Amino acid sequence: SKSHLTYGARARTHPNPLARRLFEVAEAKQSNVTVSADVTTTQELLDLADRLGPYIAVIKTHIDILSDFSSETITGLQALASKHNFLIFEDRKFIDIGNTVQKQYHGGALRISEWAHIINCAVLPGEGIVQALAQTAQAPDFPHGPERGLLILAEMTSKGSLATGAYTAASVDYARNYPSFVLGFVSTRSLGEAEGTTVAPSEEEDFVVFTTGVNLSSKGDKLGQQYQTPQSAIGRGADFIIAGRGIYAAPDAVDAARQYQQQGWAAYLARVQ
Ligand code: 5IU
Repeated sequence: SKSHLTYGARARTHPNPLARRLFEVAEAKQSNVTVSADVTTTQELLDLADRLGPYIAVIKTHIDILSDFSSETITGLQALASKHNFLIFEDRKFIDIGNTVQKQYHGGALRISEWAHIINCAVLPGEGIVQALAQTAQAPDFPHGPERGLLILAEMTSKGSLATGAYTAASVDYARNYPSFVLGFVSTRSLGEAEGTTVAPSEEEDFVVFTTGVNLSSKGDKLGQQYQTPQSAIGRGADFIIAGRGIYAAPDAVDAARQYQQQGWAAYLARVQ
Protein backbone atom coordinates (compact mmCIF):
# COMPACT_ATOMS: atom_id res chain seq x y z
CA SER A 1 0.00 0.00 0.00
CA LYS A 2 1.00 3.65 -0.36
CA SER A 3 0.17 4.44 3.26
CA HIS A 4 3.81 5.27 4.08
CA LEU A 5 3.64 8.23 1.64
CA THR A 6 2.50 11.71 2.64
CA TYR A 7 -0.95 12.96 1.73
CA GLY A 8 0.79 15.55 -0.43
CA ALA A 9 2.68 12.90 -2.39
CA ARG A 10 -0.48 10.84 -2.82
CA ALA A 11 -2.39 13.95 -3.91
CA ARG A 12 0.15 14.54 -6.66
CA THR A 13 0.01 11.03 -8.10
CA HIS A 14 -3.48 9.70 -7.41
CA PRO A 15 -5.43 8.87 -10.59
CA ASN A 16 -8.80 9.80 -9.03
CA PRO A 17 -9.62 13.55 -8.87
CA LEU A 18 -11.73 13.30 -5.71
CA ALA A 19 -9.02 11.30 -3.91
CA ARG A 20 -6.54 14.01 -4.91
CA ARG A 21 -8.87 16.61 -3.46
CA LEU A 22 -9.28 14.65 -0.22
CA PHE A 23 -5.54 14.41 0.26
CA GLU A 24 -5.10 18.10 -0.59
CA VAL A 25 -7.68 19.08 2.02
CA ALA A 26 -5.99 16.87 4.63
CA GLU A 27 -2.60 18.39 3.85
CA ALA A 28 -3.88 21.98 3.78
CA LYS A 29 -5.75 21.67 7.08
CA GLN A 30 -3.39 19.20 8.74
CA SER A 31 -6.39 17.11 9.58
CA ASN A 32 -7.43 13.54 8.82
CA VAL A 33 -10.55 13.81 10.94
CA THR A 34 -14.02 13.00 9.66
CA VAL A 35 -16.69 13.97 12.11
CA SER A 36 -19.76 11.78 12.07
CA ALA A 37 -22.38 14.46 12.73
CA ASP A 38 -25.19 12.17 13.85
CA VAL A 39 -27.52 14.90 15.09
CA THR A 40 -31.20 15.10 14.25
CA THR A 41 -31.99 18.72 13.36
CA THR A 42 -30.68 21.00 10.64
CA GLN A 43 -29.71 23.64 13.15
CA GLU A 44 -27.59 21.24 15.17
CA LEU A 45 -25.96 19.92 12.02
CA LEU A 46 -25.08 23.34 10.61
CA ASP A 47 -23.97 24.58 14.00
CA LEU A 48 -21.61 21.61 14.41
CA ALA A 49 -20.33 21.98 10.84
CA ASP A 50 -19.52 25.64 11.42
CA ARG A 51 -17.86 25.17 14.81
CA LEU A 52 -15.89 22.03 13.88
CA GLY A 53 -15.26 23.01 10.26
CA PRO A 54 -11.75 24.40 10.83
CA TYR A 55 -10.52 21.12 12.35
CA ILE A 56 -11.97 18.49 10.04
CA ALA A 57 -11.32 17.24 6.52
CA VAL A 58 -14.72 15.63 5.99
CA ILE A 59 -18.18 15.77 7.53
CA LYS A 60 -20.11 12.51 7.51
CA THR A 61 -23.88 12.82 7.51
CA HIS A 62 -26.86 10.52 7.98
CA ILE A 63 -29.17 12.90 6.21
CA ASP A 64 -32.21 10.65 6.76
CA ILE A 65 -32.06 11.08 10.56
CA LEU A 66 -32.82 14.81 10.35
CA SER A 67 -36.37 15.54 11.46
CA ASP A 68 -36.53 18.74 9.40
CA PHE A 69 -34.54 18.05 6.23
CA SER A 70 -35.12 20.64 3.50
CA SER A 71 -33.23 22.36 0.71
CA GLU A 72 -31.92 24.76 3.37
CA THR A 73 -30.12 21.87 5.02
CA ILE A 74 -28.19 21.36 1.82
CA THR A 75 -27.50 24.97 0.91
CA GLY A 76 -26.33 25.55 4.48
CA LEU A 77 -24.06 22.53 4.48
CA GLN A 78 -22.60 23.40 1.09
CA ALA A 79 -21.88 26.98 2.16
CA LEU A 80 -20.05 25.71 5.24
CA ALA A 81 -18.13 23.15 3.18
CA SER A 82 -16.81 26.02 1.02
CA LYS A 83 -16.19 28.31 3.97
CA HIS A 84 -14.14 25.72 5.86
CA ASN A 85 -12.83 23.61 2.96
CA PHE A 86 -14.21 20.23 3.96
CA LEU A 87 -15.86 17.49 1.91
CA ILE A 88 -19.28 15.90 2.49
CA PHE A 89 -19.71 12.15 2.95
CA GLU A 90 -23.29 10.84 3.11
CA ASP A 91 -23.18 7.54 4.99
CA ARG A 92 -26.21 6.15 3.14
CA LYS A 93 -24.86 2.59 2.85
CA PHE A 94 -26.66 1.76 -0.38
CA ILE A 95 -27.56 -1.93 -0.48
CA ASP A 96 -30.10 -2.86 -3.12
CA ILE A 97 -30.36 -3.87 -6.76
CA GLY A 98 -28.82 -1.49 -9.27
CA ASN A 99 -32.08 -0.05 -10.52
CA THR A 100 -33.16 0.91 -7.00
CA VAL A 101 -29.87 2.40 -5.77
CA GLN A 102 -29.71 4.65 -8.82
CA LYS A 103 -33.04 6.16 -7.75
CA GLN A 104 -31.98 6.41 -4.10
CA TYR A 105 -28.73 8.16 -5.07
CA HIS A 106 -29.99 10.53 -7.75
CA GLY A 107 -33.20 12.50 -7.25
CA GLY A 108 -35.78 11.44 -4.69
CA ALA A 109 -36.44 13.37 -1.50
CA LEU A 110 -32.78 13.67 -0.51
CA ARG A 111 -31.05 14.35 -3.86
CA ILE A 112 -27.82 12.86 -2.52
CA SER A 113 -25.91 13.00 -5.81
CA GLU A 114 -26.29 16.79 -5.89
CA TRP A 115 -24.41 17.46 -2.68
CA ALA A 116 -22.51 14.42 -1.34
CA HIS A 117 -18.93 14.20 -2.60
CA ILE A 118 -18.57 10.74 -1.08
CA ILE A 119 -21.12 7.96 -0.68
CA ASN A 120 -20.76 4.35 0.40
CA CYS A 121 -22.34 1.02 -0.37
CA ALA A 122 -22.32 -2.56 0.77
CA VAL A 123 -21.58 -5.23 -1.82
CA LEU A 124 -24.07 -7.78 -0.50
CA PRO A 125 -26.10 -7.42 -3.76
CA GLY A 126 -22.98 -8.17 -5.83
CA GLU A 127 -20.75 -6.13 -8.11
CA GLY A 128 -23.74 -4.62 -9.95
CA ILE A 129 -24.34 -2.14 -7.14
CA VAL A 130 -20.95 -0.55 -7.79
CA GLN A 131 -21.59 -0.49 -11.52
CA ALA A 132 -25.01 1.12 -11.04
CA LEU A 133 -23.76 3.90 -8.78
CA ALA A 134 -20.76 4.54 -11.06
CA GLN A 135 -23.08 4.79 -14.06
CA THR A 136 -25.18 7.47 -12.33
CA ALA A 137 -22.23 9.47 -11.02
CA GLN A 138 -20.42 9.35 -14.33
CA ALA A 139 -23.38 9.87 -16.66
CA PRO A 140 -22.49 12.32 -19.47
CA ASP A 141 -25.29 14.71 -18.47
CA PHE A 142 -24.42 14.73 -14.76
CA PRO A 143 -22.22 17.77 -14.07
CA HIS A 144 -20.52 16.68 -10.81
CA GLY A 145 -18.92 13.42 -11.96
CA PRO A 146 -15.27 14.23 -11.16
CA GLU A 147 -16.26 15.30 -7.64
CA ARG A 148 -18.10 12.10 -6.77
CA GLY A 149 -16.65 8.92 -5.30
CA LEU A 150 -17.64 5.73 -3.56
CA LEU A 151 -16.29 3.92 -0.51
CA ILE A 152 -17.09 0.23 -0.27
CA LEU A 153 -18.00 -1.02 3.20
CA ALA A 154 -15.51 -3.84 3.31
CA GLU A 155 -15.62 -4.35 7.07
CA MET A 156 -17.75 -3.07 9.94
CA THR A 157 -16.86 -2.15 13.50
CA SER A 158 -19.89 -3.69 15.18
CA LYS A 159 -19.56 -6.87 17.22
CA GLY A 160 -20.09 -10.04 15.19
CA SER A 161 -19.86 -8.25 11.82
CA LEU A 162 -20.21 -10.68 8.90
CA ALA A 163 -18.18 -8.45 6.57
CA THR A 164 -15.01 -10.55 6.79
CA GLY A 165 -12.99 -13.04 4.75
CA ALA A 166 -14.38 -13.73 1.29
CA TYR A 167 -16.82 -10.81 1.58
CA THR A 168 -14.01 -8.36 2.32
CA ALA A 169 -11.89 -9.86 -0.49
CA ALA A 170 -14.78 -9.43 -2.96
CA SER A 171 -15.04 -5.77 -1.88
CA VAL A 172 -11.40 -5.30 -2.90
CA ASP A 173 -11.95 -7.05 -6.23
CA TYR A 174 -14.91 -4.81 -7.06
CA ALA A 175 -12.98 -1.69 -6.04
CA ARG A 176 -10.20 -2.67 -8.45
CA ASN A 177 -12.70 -2.90 -11.29
CA TYR A 178 -13.91 0.73 -10.89
CA PRO A 179 -10.78 2.82 -10.23
CA SER A 180 -12.28 6.04 -11.56
CA PHE A 181 -15.19 5.90 -9.09
CA VAL A 182 -14.20 3.82 -6.06
CA LEU A 183 -11.94 5.80 -3.74
CA GLY A 184 -11.35 2.96 -1.32
CA PHE A 185 -12.99 1.46 1.72
CA VAL A 186 -14.62 1.92 5.02
CA SER A 187 -12.59 -0.66 6.88
CA THR A 188 -10.58 -1.17 10.02
CA ARG A 189 -7.26 -1.59 8.19
CA SER A 190 -5.62 -1.22 4.78
CA LEU A 191 -6.87 -3.88 2.39
CA GLY A 192 -4.57 -3.76 -0.63
CA GLU A 193 -2.87 -6.93 0.62
CA ALA A 194 -6.07 -8.62 1.80
CA GLU A 195 -6.13 -12.39 1.26
CA GLY A 196 -8.43 -14.07 -1.22
CA THR A 197 -8.73 -11.36 -3.87
CA THR A 198 -8.75 -12.45 -7.50
CA VAL A 199 -8.33 -9.15 -9.37
CA ALA A 200 -4.66 -8.12 -9.56
CA PRO A 201 -3.68 -4.69 -8.20
CA SER A 202 -2.48 -2.05 -10.66
CA GLU A 203 0.83 -0.21 -10.26
CA GLU A 204 -0.89 3.00 -9.26
CA GLU A 205 -3.39 1.43 -6.85
CA ASP A 206 -3.83 3.68 -3.81
CA PHE A 207 -7.03 2.95 -1.91
CA VAL A 208 -8.19 5.55 0.60
CA VAL A 209 -9.09 3.99 3.95
CA PHE A 210 -11.73 5.53 6.21
CA THR A 211 -11.99 3.94 9.65
CA THR A 212 -15.04 4.37 11.86
CA GLY A 213 -15.31 3.42 15.48
CA VAL A 214 -12.66 5.86 16.68
CA ASN A 215 -12.95 7.14 20.22
CA LEU A 216 -10.40 8.39 22.73
CA SER A 217 -12.33 7.72 25.92
CA SER A 218 -14.55 4.70 25.33
CA LYS A 219 -14.09 1.07 24.28
CA GLY A 220 -17.59 0.60 22.89
CA ASP A 221 -21.30 1.14 23.45
CA LYS A 222 -24.22 -0.99 24.64
CA LEU A 223 -25.29 -1.79 21.08
CA GLY A 224 -22.15 -3.57 19.93
CA GLN A 225 -20.04 -0.68 18.66
CA GLN A 226 -16.31 -1.39 19.19
CA TYR A 227 -13.82 1.49 19.41
CA GLN A 228 -10.14 1.99 18.82
CA THR A 229 -7.96 5.07 19.25
CA PRO A 230 -6.74 7.35 16.43
CA GLN A 231 -3.21 5.95 16.88
CA SER A 232 -4.37 2.38 16.54
CA ALA A 233 -6.60 3.09 13.51
CA ILE A 234 -3.91 5.03 11.66
CA GLY A 235 -1.28 2.44 12.56
CA ARG A 236 -3.46 -0.19 10.87
CA GLY A 237 -3.80 1.87 7.70
CA ALA A 238 -6.59 4.41 8.22
CA ASP A 239 -6.08 7.54 6.13
CA PHE A 240 -9.13 9.24 7.63
CA ILE A 241 -10.46 8.55 11.12
CA ILE A 242 -14.19 8.88 11.70
CA ALA A 243 -15.41 9.91 15.13
CA GLY A 244 -19.00 10.63 16.12
CA ARG A 245 -19.95 10.69 19.78
CA GLY A 246 -16.31 11.03 20.81
CA ILE A 247 -16.51 14.52 19.32
CA TYR A 248 -20.09 15.79 19.14
CA ALA A 249 -21.16 14.38 22.51
CA ALA A 250 -18.04 15.58 24.35
CA PRO A 251 -18.56 18.36 26.93
CA ASP A 252 -16.81 20.73 24.50
CA ALA A 253 -17.09 19.48 20.92
CA VAL A 254 -14.58 22.00 19.53
CA ASP A 255 -12.03 20.99 22.11
CA ALA A 256 -12.59 17.34 21.29
CA ALA A 257 -12.30 17.95 17.54
CA ARG A 258 -8.94 19.66 18.10
CA GLN A 259 -7.77 16.76 20.22
CA TYR A 260 -8.70 14.16 17.56
CA GLN A 261 -7.09 16.38 14.92
CA GLN A 262 -3.86 16.60 16.90
CA GLN A 263 -3.68 12.92 17.69
CA GLY A 264 -4.71 11.86 14.20
CA TRP A 265 -2.11 14.11 12.65
CA ALA A 266 0.65 12.98 15.01
CA ALA A 267 -0.13 9.33 14.23
CA TYR A 268 -0.04 10.11 10.50
CA LEU A 269 3.31 11.89 10.80
CA ALA A 270 4.72 8.91 12.70
CA ARG A 271 3.52 6.59 9.93
CA VAL A 272 5.05 8.53 7.04
CA GLN A 273 8.38 9.16 8.78
N1 5IU B 1 -20.29 3.38 11.28
C1 5IU B 1 -19.74 2.62 12.29
N2 5IU B 1 -19.15 1.42 12.00
C2 5IU B 1 -19.08 0.92 10.75
C3 5IU B 1 -19.64 1.72 9.72
C4 5IU B 1 -20.23 2.92 10.01
O1 5IU B 1 -19.74 3.03 13.44
O2 5IU B 1 -18.53 -0.16 10.53
I1 5IU B 1 -19.56 1.07 7.84
C5 5IU B 1 -20.93 4.69 11.51
C6 5IU B 1 -22.08 4.71 12.48
C7 5IU B 1 -22.01 6.11 13.03
C8 5IU B 1 -20.52 6.41 13.06
O3 5IU B 1 -22.61 7.03 12.13
O4 5IU B 1 -19.96 5.60 12.03
C9 5IU B 1 -19.85 6.07 14.37
O5 5IU B 1 -20.36 6.87 15.41
P1 5IU B 1 -19.74 6.86 16.89
O6 5IU B 1 -18.29 7.36 16.76
O7 5IU B 1 -20.61 7.81 17.63
O8 5IU B 1 -19.81 5.45 17.40
